[in-house]
Amino acid sequence: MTAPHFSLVVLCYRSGQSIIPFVERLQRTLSRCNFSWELVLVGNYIEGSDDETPQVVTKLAESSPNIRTVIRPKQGMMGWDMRMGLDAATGTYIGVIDGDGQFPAESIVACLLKCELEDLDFTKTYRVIRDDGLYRRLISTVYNALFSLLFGFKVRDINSKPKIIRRDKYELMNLKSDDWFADAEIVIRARELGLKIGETPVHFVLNDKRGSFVKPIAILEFTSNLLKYRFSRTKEAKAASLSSSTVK
Ligand SMILES: Nc1nc2c(ncn2[C@@H]2O[C@H](COP(=O)(O)OP(=O)(O)OP(=O)(O)O)[C@@H](O)[C@H]2O)c(=O)[nH]1
Ligand SMILES: [Mg+2]
Repeated sequence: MTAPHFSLVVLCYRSGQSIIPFVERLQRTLSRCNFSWELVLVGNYIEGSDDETPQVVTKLAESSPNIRTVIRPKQGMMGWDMRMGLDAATGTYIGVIDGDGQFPAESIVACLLKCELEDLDFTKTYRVIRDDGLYRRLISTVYNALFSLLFGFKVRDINSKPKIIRRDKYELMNLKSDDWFADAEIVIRARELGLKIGETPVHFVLNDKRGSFVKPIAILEFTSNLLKYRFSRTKEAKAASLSSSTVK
């Protein structure tokens, strides 16, 4: 089978039956586009849990030649699922979106078109309307401000998806994060690699099907991840400059 033009990784963790209408919506949207595509449904699971997602996504894949799955016992959180999905994606352009339907299917097409028309390497959305409340908006504002303070450049809404990237550029990234920091890491690596980056606005709706996975402790996790990554990069850069001066 030849590789499609576009692969979309859908993060389906613990989505169960609720992933079915979302996948149908994605299929409807993508089948109106005149390029070849595939969906890579990531249904990784915690061993021994009663999560029915692996069975649900397997059934979806059996019903359509455009759908593939990644189903493995979990070895990490969101970032690990995202990397496993992107590693399995074969398209010229590869993208990732949450499976809980908070980002509209049309935003994928908007992102991809922007990437192609403006000859970009990496495109992401930023949330201009958020229906998920003041608390989440506040966390995001603080997180994004801290990010630009620590890394010295400004990105609108690091954690927003979809994120779409040329696969040849993704392969240069060598992402490592297994948790929420994966969203920041991909942006940092894109910038370090000098990729051409674009952003497009999106309306983020409320997730009313399940309680939020993001607990207040996530604020501490976000902050400590930012600090750890920032200062490990400084150490790496110092080590690199030391070894290059030794060579001279
Ligand atoms: N929380 C969590 N999410 C995961 C994990 N692995 C993959 N994900 C995926 O990460 C995506 C984003 O998580 P969400 O919990 O929707 O993040 P959010 O939209 O910021 O927050 P809420 O929807 O309010 O919980 C989901 O689509 C999940 O499928 C995991 O181990 N934990
Ligand atoms: Mg969500």
